[in-house]
Amino acid sequence: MTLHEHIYPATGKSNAQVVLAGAQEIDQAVAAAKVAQRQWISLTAEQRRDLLINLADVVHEHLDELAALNVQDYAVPISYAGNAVLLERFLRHYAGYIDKPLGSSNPGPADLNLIEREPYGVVAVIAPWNGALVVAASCLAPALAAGNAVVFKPSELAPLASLRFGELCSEAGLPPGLVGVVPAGAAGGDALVRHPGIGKVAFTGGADTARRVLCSATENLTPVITELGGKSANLVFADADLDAAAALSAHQGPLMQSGQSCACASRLLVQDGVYDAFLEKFLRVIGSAVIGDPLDPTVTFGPVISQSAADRILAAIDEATASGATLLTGGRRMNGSLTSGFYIEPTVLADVDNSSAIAQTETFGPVVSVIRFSDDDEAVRLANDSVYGLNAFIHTRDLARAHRVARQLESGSVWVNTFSDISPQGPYGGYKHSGSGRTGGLEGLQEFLQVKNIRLALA
Ligand code: TXE
Repeated sequence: MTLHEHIYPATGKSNAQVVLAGAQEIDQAVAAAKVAQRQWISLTAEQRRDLLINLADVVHEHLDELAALNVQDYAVPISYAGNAVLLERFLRHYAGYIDKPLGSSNPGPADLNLIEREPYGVVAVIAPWNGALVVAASCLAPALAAGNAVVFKPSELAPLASLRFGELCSEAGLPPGLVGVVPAGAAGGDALVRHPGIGKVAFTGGADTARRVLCSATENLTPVITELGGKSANLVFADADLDAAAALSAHQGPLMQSGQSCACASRLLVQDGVYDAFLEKFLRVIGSAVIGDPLDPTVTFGPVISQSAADRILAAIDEATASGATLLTGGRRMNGSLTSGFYIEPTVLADVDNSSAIAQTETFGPVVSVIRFSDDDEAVRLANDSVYGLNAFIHTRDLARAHRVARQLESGSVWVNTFSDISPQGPYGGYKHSGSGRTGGLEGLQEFLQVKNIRLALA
C-alpha cells in the first residue's frame, strides 16, 4: 500500500491523505469477497432484496454527506449533487429484481429443459474519477442484485465518497467483505484485473486504459465489460426550439462537470439556416454560468480535475486555433481568486473541421467544437465520422425526423430534445470505441449473470 496526497481541484492543495491499495490489499479484498459471496447467496431472495433496500435507505439518509464528499473528490459543484441520488435509485431498482423470476424452462422432447442464471462470484468494478458513485450505481448495484460480491476500485483521484459508501454498506448490514472498496491507481487496478479470483470485470474509464485492462484480463480469460469515452455529436436542426436547444446544449456541453463527462456533447453540429441565431443564444447561456467555489450552491461551473488535465486541455485549444478554428469564447486559465484552482473558461471553437484532432479526440474538458451542416444526410455523416459512439443528441420538433436520424446514428444512446439523464430503467453503453456491454435495465443485470442450461431426463 502507498500513502497518496489527494489534491482538491478547486484550490490545488491537499485536502486528504488516502491509503492506496497494492497487490496484497487487493488479494485480501478478493479473499474476503469470496467468503462474503457464499454468505450472500445463501440468504433467501427476500433477505437479499431487503438488504439492498436497506442500503438504499442508508444512502438516502447520507445524501448530503455523499454530495459534499463528491465535491471534495473532484470539485464538482454541490449544485450538481446527482451522483448519490442516482446510486439510491439504482439500488432500489435492482433490489426489485432479486425476488423476481429470471430463469425459464423450455419444452424439450422428453426432458425438463431449465435455463438458470447464476452469479459470477466476485466481480471487480473499476470506476473513473468523474463519477465513482454513478458507477457504483450502474455496475455495483446490479452485480450485488445478481448475487455477486464486488471489489470496487475507485480512482486514486477521487476515492473519498466511495470510501464512505463502503462504510454505509456495513451500516446497512451487508455481509462483511461483500463490498470491498479499494482505492488504487494503475498498479492496484492491474492487480485486481489479473486476480484469478475475479469472475468478471466491469471497467469504466478511458479507451487507452481499457486496452490495458483487456490485455491483462486475458491472463485468466476474465470477461470484461467496458464503459468508455465519447465525442458525442449534438445535432441542432433548423426547426428546433432554439432557446431550449441552447440551454440543453450549454448544460450538456462545456458546463456540466466542466465538460468532464463521457456524455459531454462536445461536437455541436448546427444546421445552416439557424447557425448565427443559435450560436448567439448558446453563447449567452454559457456566459451566464456561475463560476466559483464548488461548495457554493449558486455555482454551476467548477475546475477541471488536475494541473495535468488543465495543461492538456489548453494545449488542445491552442492546437485547434493554430489549425484554423475560431475561438468564440473562453480558451484561457481563469485568474483572480480562482488562480490556485484548475479553472479553465468554458470554451467554444467554431470553423472546426470534423477530421481535426479537437473533433476526433476526447478533450474531457469545457470545450465544444461547432460544425455547420446543410441537411439530414450530412448531419448523420458528420456525427458518425468518429471512433466513438456513446451518446448523440438531436434537437428538432419533427419526431419522425428524430427517429429516422436516431436509427442512423452509430451510438448506444440517443437523446431527443433532452440531456443525458441516465436512469436505471434504460440500458446505457457505447458503440465502437465507447465500449461494450450495458448498464441499467434488465440488460445491465444480465451482464452480471451467467446462463446455465440444465436438462433433466424425466422418462
Ligand atoms: O479514466 P482512466 P479517468 C471515461 C471518460 C474518460 C475517462 C476519465 O470518458 O475517458 O473515463 O476517467 C484505473 N488497470 N468515462 O481519467 O484513466 C484508474 O485508476 C486497471 C466513461 O479516471 O481510464 C481509474 O480507477 N485499472 C464513463 C480507472 O481505471 C486501471 C463515464 C479509469 O481510469 C489501469 C465516466 C490499469 N492498467 C467516465 N490504469 C461511461 N462511459 O459511462 C488505470 N486504471
